[in-house]
Amino acid sequence: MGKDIEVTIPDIGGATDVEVIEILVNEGQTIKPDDSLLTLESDKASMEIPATISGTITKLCVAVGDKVSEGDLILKVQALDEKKVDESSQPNDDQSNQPNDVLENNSAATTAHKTTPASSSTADEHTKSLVKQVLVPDIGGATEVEVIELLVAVGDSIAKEQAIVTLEGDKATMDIPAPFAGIVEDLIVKVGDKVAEKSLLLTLKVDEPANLNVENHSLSNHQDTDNTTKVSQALEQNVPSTNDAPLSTAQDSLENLEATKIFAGPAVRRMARELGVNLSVVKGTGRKSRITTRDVQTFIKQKLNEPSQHSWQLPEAVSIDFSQFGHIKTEPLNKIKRLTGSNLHRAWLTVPHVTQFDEADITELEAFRQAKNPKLIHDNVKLTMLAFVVRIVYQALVKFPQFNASLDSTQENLILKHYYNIGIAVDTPNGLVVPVIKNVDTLSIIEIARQMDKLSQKARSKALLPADMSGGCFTISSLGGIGGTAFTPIVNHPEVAILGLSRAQIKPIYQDKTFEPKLMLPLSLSYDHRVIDGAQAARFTQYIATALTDIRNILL
Ligand code: CAO
Repeated sequence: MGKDIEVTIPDIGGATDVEVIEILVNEGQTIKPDDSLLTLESDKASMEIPATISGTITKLCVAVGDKVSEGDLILKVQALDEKKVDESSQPNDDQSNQPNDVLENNSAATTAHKTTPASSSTADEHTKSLVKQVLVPDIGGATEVEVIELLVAVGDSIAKEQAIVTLEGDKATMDIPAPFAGIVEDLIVKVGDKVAEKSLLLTLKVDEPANLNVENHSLSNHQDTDNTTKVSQALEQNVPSTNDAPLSTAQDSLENLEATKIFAGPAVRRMARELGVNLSVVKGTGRKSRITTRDVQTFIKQKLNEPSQHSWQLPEAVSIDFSQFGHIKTEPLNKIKRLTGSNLHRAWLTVPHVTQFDEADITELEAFRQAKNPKLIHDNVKLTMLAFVVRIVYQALVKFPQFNASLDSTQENLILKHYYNIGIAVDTPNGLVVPVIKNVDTLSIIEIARQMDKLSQKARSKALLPADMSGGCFTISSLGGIGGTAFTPIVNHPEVAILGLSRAQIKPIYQDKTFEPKLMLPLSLSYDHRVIDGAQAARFTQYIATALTDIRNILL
């Protein structure tokens, strides 16, 4: 490891005690030449100090609020490239000139405006025209800078030295002050325009101070002129004898200007532009309410967390006093009901649901089950129809992988799962819970039946652990033991489908030109239509119905 290189404030045009308003790097960060290190702010300009070497910052030696001058230590860097290090200890002319130019030129420009306002005006002071042009002053030879903010509007009455536009170059932003007072007659540039020295920014109709100058000029040449003459001279010169803009308008305009004035460095402005943030609504926490990058980040976070204002937002729940209609008793919802309710609500609002209905002929399967169960009594196992359905659903998930999937949080990718965990909705006195039978692919139908029995007992005795209810891929909700012909279960989001079973009934099914009594099991498959098409849902349900009809399919 080489020794640390000290990075200092370069030539900033002789300015001293310039304030550090933002640190743009952190200790441990790797930097390269031209990366912005910090932002300085003088009276008239903010500028970023660029790095001149590559390396890793080992120590930051300044803090926000510090006052710095040329040669002050900014930070220490463990150099990456020895050659660059040598160059960096003597910053090259181009780089060291950058901040220098900005400060020098900006202050020079300001001085020029102060001492010779006409230098940025094409209007001839001795002519009678009141419309003056305001040009971009000397901006240090920069050939193209961008107009990033207009600080005045047509009709605004502005004071001399008041900032009229903000320009942004590669490394600095600067407010261009008005060279004289007046009323903005025409704005020639708009935000985004590229300008250079002497580009026309706006035209100003001279305001009261200028009028007074003209009047004073007249007076000095005509000492004996009375008021009437003064007025007529003023009229001759198209100078209004009274101030056009009422005081209140001028004040309003100043207030508006204060409100629209945005204090932010180039990096912050760039970031805001890239992210589409309107800086005028961001609260600045820096000195003099300056907006920092952190303020922009905080603003974005707040916006993301704000409740949606979309028109489909749910209206607030109504509050009705039901006791006005009769006796009532209020019972708080238990924890399970509150949790389940919020999950179901989220799923209902998030998932575009469609339910596909079908029927499975389970006549033979039911006969098989009835015959098998007495033999299983000794093993303490009872086969229910549900155990067969779980096994068949696993086979269907293998055949139709998009049903064993979830959308990721961006909703742009489908996560396909290569494990098979099936949740079973269990009705308990405390509410609905969904324990999960893990790795169904490794279990026989009898083992599935055992697991189901164990989990539903655990559920009803409130003994389920969070691990028993997590990791599901697909859910089955069976109301067959209770009754009903069909229902529309809610997808257990982020799963993409749920199969509902209703009570099997013997129905006359037309087959081989006769009606045969068949035990038909109603299937209700609800699915997330963002992931699954109707045709896929119909095929999936058909596959289950067919497999249940011919039990040999289960054993394959
Ligand atoms: N058609 C006809 N009879 C059925 C049947 C069906 N689809 N499903 C079950 N039965 C019968 C069973 O065979 C059993 O009868 P026998 O005792 O004569 O064999 C009886 O109904 C009771 O079964 P069960 O409900 O105890 O067992 P199961 O394996 O079918 O279901 C479980 C287990 C835990 C899913 C169930 O008890 C349960 O809690 N169901 C409710 C689920 C629920 O609330 N879903 C709604 C969620 S909201 O979407």
